[in-house]
Amino acid sequence: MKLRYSPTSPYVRKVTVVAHETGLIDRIEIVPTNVWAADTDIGRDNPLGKVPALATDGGEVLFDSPVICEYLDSLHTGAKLFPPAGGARWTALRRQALADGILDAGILRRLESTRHEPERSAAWIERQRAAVERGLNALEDEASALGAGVTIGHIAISCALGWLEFRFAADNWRARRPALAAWYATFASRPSMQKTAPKDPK
Ligand SMILES: N[C@@H](CCC(=O)N[C@@H](CS)C(=O)NCC(=O)O)C(=O)O
Repeated sequence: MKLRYSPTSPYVRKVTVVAHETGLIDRIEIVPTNVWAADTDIGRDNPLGKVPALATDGGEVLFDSPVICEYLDSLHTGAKLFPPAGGARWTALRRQALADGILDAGILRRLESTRHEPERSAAWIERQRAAVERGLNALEDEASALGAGVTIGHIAISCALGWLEFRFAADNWRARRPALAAWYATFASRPSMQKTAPKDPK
């Protein structure tokens, strides 16, 4: 398998954490990809122009990150990261959607912030910032229910929190969210998280 990869993308990180947790990482060839480069060829693999995209051994290219993660989870026989059915599945998928949505808003905020006046919209930036804040508050409310489990929901939340720390350190999401901070401290110490910490390419 080949993974179109960026070291700063939290969605790519979600995929690589899943690959580590499922023991599949050694079956994946990493293909560094800068989707913002003028000459990027990412559109040949993913018409949406985004990473991650995973080329399977059968030659199909999968995207986006929830699809890739569920595909990887189907390839191993260990404990499943996507609960197969019932309430546990919906909870894990909802948590993944919440975490990915926090990232979507955070990335829109960041991209808008890099635009120059008069194109930059303060109202749009504030809308996205508020969505991230509400998402984090919702996670704080359910932090005590996260427990010691490892599902796609836990992985997605942890990758979102790590990215916020990476890109918006000054916002200090931990302030006023002690339960979430405590849960994250434990989850982020997992080898899969340690090995995939975001870093700006040199
Ligand atoms: N929903 C997608 C989001 C992927 C995404 O937005 N990736 C960013 C990098 S963090 C990207 O490639 N952006 C390029 C673009 O939006 O043109 C997923 O979960 O994979």
